[in-house]
Amino acid sequence: MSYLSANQLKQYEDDGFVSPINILSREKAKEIRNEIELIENEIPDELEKSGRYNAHLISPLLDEVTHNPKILNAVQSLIGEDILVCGTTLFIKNPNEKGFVSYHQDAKYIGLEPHNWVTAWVAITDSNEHNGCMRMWSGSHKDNLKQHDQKFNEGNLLTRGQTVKNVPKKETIALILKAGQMSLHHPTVVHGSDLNKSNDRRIGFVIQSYIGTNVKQVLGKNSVQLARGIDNYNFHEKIGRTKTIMDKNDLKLKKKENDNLQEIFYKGSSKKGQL
Ligand SMILES: O=C(O)CCC(=O)C(=O)O
Repeated sequence: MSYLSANQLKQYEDDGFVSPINILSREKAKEIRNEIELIENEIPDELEKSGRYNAHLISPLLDEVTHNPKILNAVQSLIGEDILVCGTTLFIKNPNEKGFVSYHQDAKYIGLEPHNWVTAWVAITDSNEHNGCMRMWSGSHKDNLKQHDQKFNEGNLLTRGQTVKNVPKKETIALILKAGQMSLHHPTVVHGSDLNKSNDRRIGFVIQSYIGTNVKQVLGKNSVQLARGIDNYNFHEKIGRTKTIMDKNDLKLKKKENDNLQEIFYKGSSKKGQL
């Protein structure tokens, strides 16, 4: 049985994304925002730069989202019932900052093969055209991986400023989400996002990504959590789930995972050039 409807499955197949999907109440999303902001206040640099990865390892509420059965049901419809979580990212755009995300394909630099995986973008605040929601180049997932320039440009929330050329920006689709809703996107769909022009933060918690147990990390090492089903492949080291916010050992684990991730993201990169 598929948890996504026939229309949603068709949208994913045709467009490379499906959105919006209701997951959390607005109140729950606010509680999660409060937990993120508590961590930011207690340990000021913890969620900055490479620290924005894998916050689910130190935040029980983000862990709960990562293992949310409604999300897993939708993910199962796309990649099957044996599901691993191989990482998460907080994409936060503060007001009056220059944050944007250049148009890119996740599969180009994440090193997860085959492409039996999907990314879930969960809106912790509303996300709309005014505050820089994600925009998708519909159907672009059907082509091969595209050439990306590495721009390392100021404000770009991507590590290397990976950028696909000639994206028809006016034709891209804005994924407008209310706090508590999510979108799912395909590994090869071209997407990006513009500046936050509002006077509040835009916060996306992104499970990047849910992978089938048959998926390998070909650029380095990722540890994973079993989210659902059975792992008959055992390609990745398994890690546990947090129980306490900002636990000392969990903070160390997050740091170790994020150091590994940096190696993957910078693999084969020179400061200039293409990938
Ligand atoms: O949050 C954004 O604006 C972009 C996120 C993104 O690129 C992704 O989730 O793959």
